[in-house]
Amino acid sequence: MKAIVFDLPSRHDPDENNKNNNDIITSVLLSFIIFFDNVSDSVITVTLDLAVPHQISSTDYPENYPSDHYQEWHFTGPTGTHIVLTIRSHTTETYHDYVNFGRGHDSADMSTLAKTIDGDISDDTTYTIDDNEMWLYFVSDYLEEETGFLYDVTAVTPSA
Ligand SMILES: [Ca+2]
Repeated sequence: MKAIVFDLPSRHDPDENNKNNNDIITSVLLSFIIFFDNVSDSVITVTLDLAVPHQISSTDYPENYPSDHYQEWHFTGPTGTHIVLTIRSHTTETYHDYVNFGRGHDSADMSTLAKTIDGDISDDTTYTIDDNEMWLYFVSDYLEEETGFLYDVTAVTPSA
């Protein structure tokens, strides 16, 4: 997530404070607008080619991910393919920081949730979504960060 900087006018000159009040209000409002813009624009869309792994990772991987972080991805493979998620590395705080993923592009629809991933996973675990669309998001809470995750996402021909 981008750092949210509240860029308020300088308070160095006390005489300037009164006439800067309107500027301060405008600045705060603009900062909130920018904040909500970032939230609504935060989904990363990825178009997958057949059998070509696309690698994703948590922010700053292999350094620790940020606290209070949210990132969502929407994957689309060619029509008729399925999507395979391969865990190359995953270390997140158990329960509090986790990845959810599922079929389609509506992460708010929990009926599409395939799996929640948290804690330490060291082997190349794979999950298959029986659809050519997959949503995935990572969320962290306000304290205790870890190195995060590295995944391969691949569109495959469905096995018979
Ligand atoms: Ca945490």
